[in-house]
Order: sequence, then structure tokens, then C-alpha cells
Amino acid sequence: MVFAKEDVDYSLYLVTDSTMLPPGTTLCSQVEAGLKNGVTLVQIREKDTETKNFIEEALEVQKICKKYNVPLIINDRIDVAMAIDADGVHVGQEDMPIPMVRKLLGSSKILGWSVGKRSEVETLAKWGPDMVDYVGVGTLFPTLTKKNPKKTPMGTQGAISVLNALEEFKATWCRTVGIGGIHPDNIQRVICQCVSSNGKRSLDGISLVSDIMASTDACAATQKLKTLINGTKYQFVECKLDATLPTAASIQKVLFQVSSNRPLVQHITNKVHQNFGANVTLALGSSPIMSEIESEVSELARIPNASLLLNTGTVAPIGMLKAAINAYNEVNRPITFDPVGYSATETRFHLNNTLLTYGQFACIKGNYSEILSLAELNKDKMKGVDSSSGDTDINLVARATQIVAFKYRTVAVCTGEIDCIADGTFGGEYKLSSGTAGVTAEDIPCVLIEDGPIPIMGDITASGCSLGSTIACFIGGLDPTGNLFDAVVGAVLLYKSAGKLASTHCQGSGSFHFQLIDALYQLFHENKPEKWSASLKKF
Ligand code: 3NM
Ligand code: MG
Repeated sequence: MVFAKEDVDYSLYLVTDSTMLPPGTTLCSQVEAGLKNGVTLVQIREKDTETKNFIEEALEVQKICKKYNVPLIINDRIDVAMAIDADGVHVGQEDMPIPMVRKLLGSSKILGWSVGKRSEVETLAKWGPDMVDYVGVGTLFPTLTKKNPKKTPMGTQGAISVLNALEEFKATWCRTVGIGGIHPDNIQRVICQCVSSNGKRSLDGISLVSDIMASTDACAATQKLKTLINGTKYQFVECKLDATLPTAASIQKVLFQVSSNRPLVQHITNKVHQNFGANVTLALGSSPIMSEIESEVSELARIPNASLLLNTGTVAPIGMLKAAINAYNEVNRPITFDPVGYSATETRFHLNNTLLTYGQFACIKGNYSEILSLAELNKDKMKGVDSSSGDTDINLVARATQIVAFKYRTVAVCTGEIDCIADGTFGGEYKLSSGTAGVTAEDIPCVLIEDGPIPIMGDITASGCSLGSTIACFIGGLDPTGNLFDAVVGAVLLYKSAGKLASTHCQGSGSFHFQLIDALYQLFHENKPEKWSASLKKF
């Protein structure tokens, strides 16, 4: 059987590994369970099977694949693929060079290659459309399946680089599947986030091993995966993800919801911020808890209207941070991420990137330097963790905020003299292959808050961190009908207005500190956003 290459469906690509079969199952029974429930492509990848057995197994699997009219790919063993007339071959970077494989296989067979780097994409683009048909993009996340992992997990941002390279080098024919550590809890995030910067392509499929092969109920496991892949909406927070521009009335609604829901705001934050953040949270009718206990994060996340502020200024143990991200993501409760000093040191750069790879954030908030670095528009290294002042180009800052929002499918906030907020959630919508249908970061909703400088803000500690507390309160306080973008914009507007008010009443930085809490308290309880939303502009 020869499959027309353009007809191959890469959406759910099962790779085998018979070393992980649960008792009572066989290679064939697991593959058939997968095929019966929607696997669209099969690869036999058996690293420790002798040739004779490999061929016997491959022939068995081939029969089943034919029954379901699904192509069969063989990993690495070009001889076996040719001997049984399989539909294609998959090779890695350390295997036989692609041009040789193609020569042996002939032009009609499917040829897949594992890639992780831009340079590898450049190579396949130079070879042209007759060489590589699809790439396995990975390793995305940590996995125990690969026995001798040579690659460090690239995360969704690594996959985005590969998709960008395919666009840049115009390898339009080449299809893509993500691989490595993909499971039901991250599959939607992977499809959602892995979109090229030009919005023209997303992954064409998901490839995985253990989620089906090691499952004691491979039918149910496949059905679950299929539902998530075919889904169109990724509801990572319990509220509305629609980027209509906020109004005074919509922000007023947010404040009402916050006061009636009294969110519990868990702070994992730096020491300097803890006391101030707790008081800011209380001033906003919310309950703070400053907990860094790993064993209670799941319980906390399950409290109604729980919200997590994750600020990496001083750092809790990485295991605890990951557990917290998992716990909140699992129950669709919001996380506000404040990557303090994002790239100020190598350590911070790695820590923040590890966390960014690890979960889905409702909001990512940073100062000018942090957001510019996150958007990869800042070539200079940051100095310290404070925002750099000076002559920043607001157009560049707004662009960077949009890029961060787009890349991480989040609401991004950039704070400074002018604040900038962009909504990159796309209503949580996702789709294989076609990405955002060409919509790019530049096109996403973005607002500016031009409230002029409040210089005294810089004379107290943790003023930026406490904006994080305010955002976490507002998102956490939303009803399921409330709107994420309204909540974030409302938080920034209120915080800025409170800062201005406090700065006119204070006598110095000491009294500014408590005046700021008073002002937050007053403006929150008064709830008249029409007084402070005048400075809001569409970018
Ligand atoms: N190739 P699981 S990762 C076979 O990065 C394979 O190229 C990878 O297994 C690559 O779905 C991987 O169980 C293992 O994590 C994927
Ligand atoms: Mg190989």
C-alpha cells in the first residue's frame, strides 16, 4: 500500500516500546487499542529486539495497521522497512544520513527525522521537498521513555523555534509532530502555545509512547488523547477568555466579584514582599496565605477562588515551585507569574525558563527589562533585578508585551512609566497545523495605561511585586463569567491610581508605603473605575 504523502494524518502518532507493556497486554493489543480509538500513524520503535523477532512483530503490526488503513513507519531499521514494505522510516540525528535513507527507500515512502535545532531545519530545507516529509520535534518535556537521553527538554519555546525555522527556511512541505513527555495534562498547552511567530503554522500532531503503550487501558487512554487533540478550546482558567477591551463598567464588575468571592491568594514570593503583599491583598478584600509548603499546594488550589502569585525574587525549592504550578494548572486556577530579574543572572534565566516551560500562566508580569528579555528583544543583560529607567521606546515595549502574550498564550503586563497589557490567549482556541491562521503578536489586543511617572514608587520596596498581588487577587476573584483581560487591566489601573493618590498625600517614602495601602483600600471599596480608567488607551 502506498499512502499519498499529503494524505497522511499526523495528529495522533503512536510510537511503540514493548519494554513498558503492562501485564496482560501485547505489542499488538496495545497498537490495536490505539488504532481502534483514533491513532492516525504508527511507528515501531523497538530498540532491543533482535532482527528476526523485529520482523515478525513488524509484520503482525502491519496487518493491524492495514486493517485500519493507517501507515506504518519503522524506526531506524531501513532494512526491516524495506523487507516488509513498510510505509516509511523514522531516523534520528545519530542514525543513517537522510540522503542515504532516501536513496534506499525511494521517493514514495514517508521519511521522518528527529530535530531540535534551527541548523537541522536549515539543512532539511536545503535538501528540498523530496527528502524529509516530517520532523519529530523534541524532546519537549522530560521523559523516562528514552533510555539514554542526549537532549535536554526544549519546552514549548524550543518547539516554537523549530516552527519558526521551518517558516524562515520555507520548508512548507515538512510536517511536524511534537514528542517527549506529552500527556493529557500538557497536550492542549502544547498545541496552543506551539505556533510560529508568523501565526502560520502549529504542530501537525502529537507523538507519544508511554501514554498509550504503558497504559492498563489503552482504549480509554487513546480516547482521552483524541478528545484533547480534537478539542478547540483550552480552558486553563475558570473565567472568560475573550479579549474585548475593558471598560469602566466591565472593571467595576470585576471588583464586585472580587469582593463577594474573597479569593484566597497564595503567595510564593520574595522575603521583602511578603508582609507588604499580604497587606495589599487584605486591602483588596482578599485573603493572603504566604505558604511554601509543597504538601499543601493541592489542597490550597482546590479552595474556591484560589489564586497563585509566583514571584521568583527569592526562590523556594524548585520541586515546590513545580508542584505548585501543577496543582493550580490541574484544577484550572490562575497563576500570576512574576519572573523577577528574568535574565539578570544565568541562574535566574534558567530557573525562570524552567518554570515557564512547566505550566500555563494566566498572567505574566514584568518590568521593561524583564519583558524585553522575555520577548528576546533585549540584547543587553539586565543589571540587578530593578527595572531600568531612561529612554525606553514605548512602541518597542508594547511590541515586546504582545510577543510575550503571544508566545505564552497569556495576558502579559509590562510595567513602567507607561504600562502595557496584551491579551494573547486567543480565547483559549487552538488548532493543529494552521496555528492562529496568520494572526501574529502585532495583531493581538493591547492597551496602554498612561498615568505618568510616580517616582516615589521606586523609593519603596516591593511596589512592583505588590502589583502582582493585586493582579492575583483580581483574577482569583472572578466568577466563571468574569473576564481575564478585564481583571488584569482593572488591577493595573487601580494600582496605578492608588499610587498617584498616595503620592499626593504622603510626606516621604515611609508614609507613601502606608498611604498606598490606604489608597488601594479606598479605591477598591469605593469601586468607581470611571474615575481611574481615563488613562486607558488602545495600542
Ligand atoms: N523520541 P513518551 S522523545 C521516542 O526527543 C522518543 O526525539 C524523542 O516517549 C525525541 O511519550 C521519545 O513516553 C520518547 O514521553 C517519547
Ligand atoms: Mg534512532
